[in-house]
Amino acid sequence: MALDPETYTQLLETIERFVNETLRPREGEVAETDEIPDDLVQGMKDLGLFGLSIPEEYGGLGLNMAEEIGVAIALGHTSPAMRSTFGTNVGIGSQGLVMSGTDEQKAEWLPKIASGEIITSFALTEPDVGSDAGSVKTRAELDEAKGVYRLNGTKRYITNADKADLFTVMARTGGEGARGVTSFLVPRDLPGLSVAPHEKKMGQQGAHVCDVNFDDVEVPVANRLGEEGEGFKVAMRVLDRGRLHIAGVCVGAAERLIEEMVSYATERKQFGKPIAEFQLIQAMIADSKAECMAARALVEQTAKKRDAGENITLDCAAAKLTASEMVGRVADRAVQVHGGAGYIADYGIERFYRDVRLFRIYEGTSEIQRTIIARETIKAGG
Ligand code: COS
Repeated sequence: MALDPETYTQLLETIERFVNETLRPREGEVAETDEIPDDLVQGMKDLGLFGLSIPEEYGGLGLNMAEEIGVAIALGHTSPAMRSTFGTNVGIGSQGLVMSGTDEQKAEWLPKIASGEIITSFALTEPDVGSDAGSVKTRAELDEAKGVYRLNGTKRYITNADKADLFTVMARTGGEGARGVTSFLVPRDLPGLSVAPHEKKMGQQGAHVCDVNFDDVEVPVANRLGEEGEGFKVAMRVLDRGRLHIAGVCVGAAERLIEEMVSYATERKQFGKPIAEFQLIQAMIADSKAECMAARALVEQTAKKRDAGENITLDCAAAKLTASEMVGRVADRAVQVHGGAGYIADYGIERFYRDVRLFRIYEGTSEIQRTIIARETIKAGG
């Protein structure tokens, strides 16, 4: 469901103002403290950011994909950790429930997810299971007499786990392979669930990832998401959408970096004139601009296709691959245009350079995106 154009334009302008006036001035503080301050989280809640993609009947803004992409691009203009605060609620932490939840499950959880009252996480990756997501080892054994599944295993690199109240967990109920995997909604407070301290990362300070351990956690049968054996498909559908959202964030980050490059290049003088007048600098700006525009077009087109109900598995992989690789190149050029200043923390460019590196890895590496693109292309005959 789309918003009426005027309401959407107003929403987008309000979010852009929030990004420029409230979030951008606090980027250094967030990076230094490795936390998002409470007043910023409250500001995000007030704007409805936690519920962007949740249907209006459950208290969300109910944006369609094209609208959500507009917001993702706007949020890409600030540190990725800011978006991560509500990123799991909007994407991988809620969409399994939106797509495959029962009416009871939706009514119980979605309003609290949309308001930001609870934080959600998506628990797929494990110590021995990354790209080969169909081989998860975490087990869920049905105890029919008690009406519960008993979960045992460890999940790794789980975004927002230390703040999460609800996990979507992919666990094995059947035999080997993708068809033996089932999804569960697992509340944080169930006995036996523990979250390890967050990891030290290369970038995106303020966004945390942790191990999550399940030691005989009894999950009510009513918390199963979809049927037994459907969990992998739930995860893949959620990831298709998530990859497109991330591609939007990459486009926003590239736009921000191009703005920073231009601003520095027009102010910085060498050999008696602004470095923006040198063609070697212009080439870096031009390549960045053209590549960013191309990625934006692909991301926007893919969002429209999803809103039209088309299969977008290939398109999402192509958008994620294109946009995440593009922003990596743009960030590298941004450091280069800034010269020595690009390497100094105070300018914030080296921080973006580290932050955007993750986009080529999480929600499926560039290698996995290429694998999906090749498979789908070959399946379709070209
Ligand atoms: N949407 C819906 N269904 C999908 C799907 C999608 N995007 N992708 C696969 N499926 C279905 C397949 O159709 C197949 O169904 P059937 O059993 O009915 O035939 C089933 O899921 C298994 O698919 P497939 O055989 O393609 O699984 P693979 O084990 O070969 O894995 C990849 C496919 C590699 C694409 C998958 O494991 C993947 O995306 N890995 C990366 C995981 C990831 O992104 N991790 C990041 C961490 S989570 S933030």
